Amino acid sequence: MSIQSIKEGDYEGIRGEIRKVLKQPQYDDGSAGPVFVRLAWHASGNFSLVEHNGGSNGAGMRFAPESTDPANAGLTHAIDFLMPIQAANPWISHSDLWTLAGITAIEAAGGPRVPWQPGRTDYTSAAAAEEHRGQVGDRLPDGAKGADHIREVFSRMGFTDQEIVALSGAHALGRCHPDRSGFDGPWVVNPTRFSNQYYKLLLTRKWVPRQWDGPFQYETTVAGTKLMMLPTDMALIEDEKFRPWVEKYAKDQDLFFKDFSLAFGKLLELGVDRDDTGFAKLVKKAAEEGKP
Ligand code: CCH
Repeated sequence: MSIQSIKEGDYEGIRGEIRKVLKQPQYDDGSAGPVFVRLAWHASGNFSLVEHNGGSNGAGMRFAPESTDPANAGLTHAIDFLMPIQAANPWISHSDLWTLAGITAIEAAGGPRVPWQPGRTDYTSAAAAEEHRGQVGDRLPDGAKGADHIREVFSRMGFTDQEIVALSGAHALGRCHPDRSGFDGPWVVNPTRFSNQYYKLLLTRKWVPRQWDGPFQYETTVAGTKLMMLPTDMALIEDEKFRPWVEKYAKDQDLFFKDFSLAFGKLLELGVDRDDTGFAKLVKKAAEEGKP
């Protein structure tokens, strides 16, 4: 696996380089895909529609205090896996590379192709990143909380209930790590395959509180494998507005893929003030109308 220098502007070529680093036999379930998806989401998920700051520009997680925020624990693995690609291709911004890695990972795991455009810019100094961080603060969701919290966090970014449920389906990938979030375990049996299993399991399994010294979480056992749900995951079936979407996505994987693709593409566009095209236009319009 040798990383190549790709011609400037050839993002398909960069996707090929990202696919080369997805397989990581020594790491987790053998794939860097899940942690790439989480990196892309955390890079984008501190956007505020009303304050119009935060979002996927900047790649602020290269610098403290964003890099040392406990909410981002473990994402250095993703940044490190991508570093050789950036080193061989200094023309691509870190923020474009991180978001492109997230969507390349989804597709390589059998998921949909997510709309994506380049053009994000990076902070050029630690001081600039720190100043920005000071403006936005801690905005990522807390897995120990409930439906009101998730709705508040995601409506700040401009997402509807339906989009919140669609985005949450990304928990079909990866796992919780006790040394990162404190929670433990994967949500599904095959956590490197993108699918609607997360919704199916939410609805069909009996989830019970795990008896352990760690933070409160739910568990069930499927074919000898212990699976988990966060309180925020369970909120999707407890809340009467979220639940119908869980039911729809559990029944119809194509619908989930379509809705996930649009919502994730929108997430990665947040804060990218390019011109009046695509998702950026929708986000600007909503901001002008003063409502999420
Ligand atoms: Fe998530 N997520 N997430 N998540 N997440 C965690 C791991 C992943 C929440 C909490 C956690 C989204 C929304 C939420 C992924 C994608 C998305 C972990 C474990 C926690 C806790 C971290 C650890 O210990 O390593 C909460 C709360 C919310 C919303 O309320 C959204 C949206 C996305 C993407 C669209 C992925 C993928 C992982 C697995 C990462 C890995 O390293 O395996």
